[in-house]
Amino acid sequence: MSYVDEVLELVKQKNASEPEFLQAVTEVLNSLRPVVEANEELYRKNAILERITEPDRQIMFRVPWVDDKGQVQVNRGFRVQFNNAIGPYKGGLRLHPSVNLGIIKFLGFEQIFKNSLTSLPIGGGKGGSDFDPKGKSDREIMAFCQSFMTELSKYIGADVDVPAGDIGTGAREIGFMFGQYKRIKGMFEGVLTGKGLTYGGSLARTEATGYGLLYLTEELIKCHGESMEGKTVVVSGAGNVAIYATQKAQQMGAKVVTCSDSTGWIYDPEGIDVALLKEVKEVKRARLTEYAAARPSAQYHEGRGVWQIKCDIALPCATQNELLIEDAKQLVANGCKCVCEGANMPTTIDATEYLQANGVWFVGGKAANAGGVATSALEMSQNSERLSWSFEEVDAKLKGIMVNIYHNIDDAAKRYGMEGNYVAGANIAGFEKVVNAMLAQGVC
Ligand code: NDP
Ligand code: 2IT
Repeated sequence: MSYVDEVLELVKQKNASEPEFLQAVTEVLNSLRPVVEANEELYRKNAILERITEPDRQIMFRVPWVDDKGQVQVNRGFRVQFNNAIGPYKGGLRLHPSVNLGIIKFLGFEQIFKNSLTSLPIGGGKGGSDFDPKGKSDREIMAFCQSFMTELSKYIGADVDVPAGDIGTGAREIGFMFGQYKRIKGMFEGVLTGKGLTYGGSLARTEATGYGLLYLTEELIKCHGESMEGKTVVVSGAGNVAIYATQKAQQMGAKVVTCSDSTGWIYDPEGIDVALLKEVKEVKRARLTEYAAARPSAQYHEGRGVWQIKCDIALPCATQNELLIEDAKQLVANGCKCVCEGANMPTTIDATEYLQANGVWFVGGKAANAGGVATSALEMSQNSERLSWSFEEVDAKLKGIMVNIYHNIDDAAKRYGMEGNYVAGANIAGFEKVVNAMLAQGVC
């Protein structure tokens, strides 16, 4: 049995109840086969694949908090510190009822390769809780965040592990968590990113994941002789990534005609009104029905369905496994040329393979959504030097990083005879740097 197959078997045995983690590991290890085969003896002797698929540590804890009725509620908190070969653990905190250890492990595992691709010194980690922020008052959100950070603060630090936002965690939650960390530790340090601009946050971090996704997409299609001007784009999600992806796509001259949330989706043939979407989602924290009610050109549909809309480019920006094989078939049948993932692992493995086999330019989340964490690393740099850079400076660095990522993954795929396979290219380019660091640092 090949080394990759042996380790895949082992990972399946050890993590049988974690389907998302197994999905993420299977995708990565399968695409690393040529690199592993070229270095089999060295990697096997050093147990590189066993080590890279086993987190440094996984922390689980109780999060008790009091709701507005005086009732004590209990959630489960997680932080998985996966790999710090190239820098302090770095990755977001997801607050969603679906969160469990396997979800956090898949996200932490992907973060190793994504963070490596940014070219910045950050290791891989992820955390979160099964807490559901929907419908909670600001006081309840604060109570949860303070309790969560009371425990998490024991394990993180500006040079140790630096969490940030993800689904359900935005500026409000980061603010409450930062306040509690400062209070417990008695020090002001850049322990979280995505902070408010008045207390160490970076300009352009809010926009970074969505903008970065479009900078990479633009470079990809430019290298195939096309431009964003006049393209029809289908976006899923209506959160941080989806909103700023839509905004940047429109600035580039494309028309974005959809968005979605966990209950329904919008088709707006005149193009999504970003100001209205921001008002509904960022200010009112309301459902998309409110968008439809305020916009005559918009059609609201219950359930899922954005991928049936004809488009040139599809950008999944909501959550994992939201683009399935039947969606991939529909996209191809409708002439879609390009899929770039704003979310983490939104496309299933069979859907990815179908898109690739049908000539769709497909870039996975580890490369395409790396702009968020890259800008978090820029926030860390600014905190370390106690300076703030202008929006233009951060945005220009972000663009440079995303263009660079595209060329690195393209080159890596070509080096191993897989031209156009950007999934393999991203996994290989991300892996090579981490492995070199692991080998240099000995058995640890
Ligand atoms: P938000 O919480 O801001 O928005 C998430 C959006 O996706 C919401 O519209 C939400 O709908 C929808 N959604 C979430 N879960 C589900 C679900 N189970 N089924 C259907 N729809 C769902 O999160 P972000 O925009 O920050 O994150 C979106 C994706 O991007 C995630 O995969 C995240 O891991 C990834 N990502 C985020 C980065 C960041 O910087 N924020 C960086 C890189 C990747 P509803 O409003 O109904 O909850
Ligand atoms: O998935 C991700 O890369 C994020 N949620 C952002 C992580 C970060 O540390 O900014």
